[in-house]
Amino acid sequence: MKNIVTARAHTNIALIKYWGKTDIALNIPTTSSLSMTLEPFYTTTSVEFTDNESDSLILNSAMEDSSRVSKFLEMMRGQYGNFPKVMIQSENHVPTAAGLASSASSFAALTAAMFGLLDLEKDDSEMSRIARRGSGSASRSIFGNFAVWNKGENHQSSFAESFYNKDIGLSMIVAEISSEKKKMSSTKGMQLAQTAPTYGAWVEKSAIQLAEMKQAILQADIEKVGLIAQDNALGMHEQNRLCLEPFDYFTSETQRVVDFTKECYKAGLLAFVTIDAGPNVKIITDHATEKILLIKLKAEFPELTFDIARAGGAYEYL
Ligand code: 2P0
Repeated sequence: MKNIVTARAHTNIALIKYWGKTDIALNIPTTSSLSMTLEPFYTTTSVEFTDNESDSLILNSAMEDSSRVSKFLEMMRGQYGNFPKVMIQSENHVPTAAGLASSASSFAALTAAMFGLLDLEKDDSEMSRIARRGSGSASRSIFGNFAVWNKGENHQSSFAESFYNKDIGLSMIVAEISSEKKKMSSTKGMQLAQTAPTYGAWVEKSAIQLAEMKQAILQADIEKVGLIAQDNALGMHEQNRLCLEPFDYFTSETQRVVDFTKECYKAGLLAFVTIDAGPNVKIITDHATEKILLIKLKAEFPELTFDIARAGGAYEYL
């Protein structure tokens, strides 16, 4: 066994969202989902065995609460046999402070690093299953470019796979909107959303949209990709507003960026939104339009920070 193993995984943004579970403990989703892995945002994680009495986590050079990763490592001990305590050092290159999720890249990088440390076979499906146990969306971050997480119905059948490895010219502009609002965790948010009377209809529509999305990607039809992704994401946020204890990740600034993006599309630009469990907006466009759109966005929202992201690669060892 190696002494120390370092792996990197990129975060991903879903074009067809995961928003609900049929099994909370195993992270089995109510819908299959499809994402693009982003090149500029990633987590680098090193793992090594230690004589310490507990697993530990150093995140961005600071000691962190290790309970969530320790639970994850206990799950791995259950799957693969007992192993010593682990010291984890992780660097997040994801603007987490602005609410861009990092659990996807974090658990994908940790999974890859642990597979290296334990000398397990580097089977993508198995790595995806294990990453899923840490955080559902991490199942997709094992892969580069586009990944589909087929929902499955139990641990064995629920994992992601690479969908399409060519660059179709899709770009995302991430608008970082900081929020004073208390954040609702994804796990809790999904649970509430599932109580919306329209939730079943959203799930049914999602299956149709996934099929359409796959076709649009294969045809490199960015307009179709954007229109479907936008409808799917706005539908997800509707469930949050319609559930038994309504909540909303949108701030007024989120809504302004959404409205402005829709205006840009009406004016003839390729511009669509997708939004996750926070106030940030990811604007879907293409490589040819990204700079023009960025100039317009910066002029309209001088107070915001924008990052352009293109498709990134699969996990790798460093
Ligand atoms: C997604 N999100 O498909 C959806 C869309 C946020 C909105 O997956 O409970 O951190 O750890 O499995 O993966 C974020 O949820 O949730 C997420 P858990 P996760 O990307």
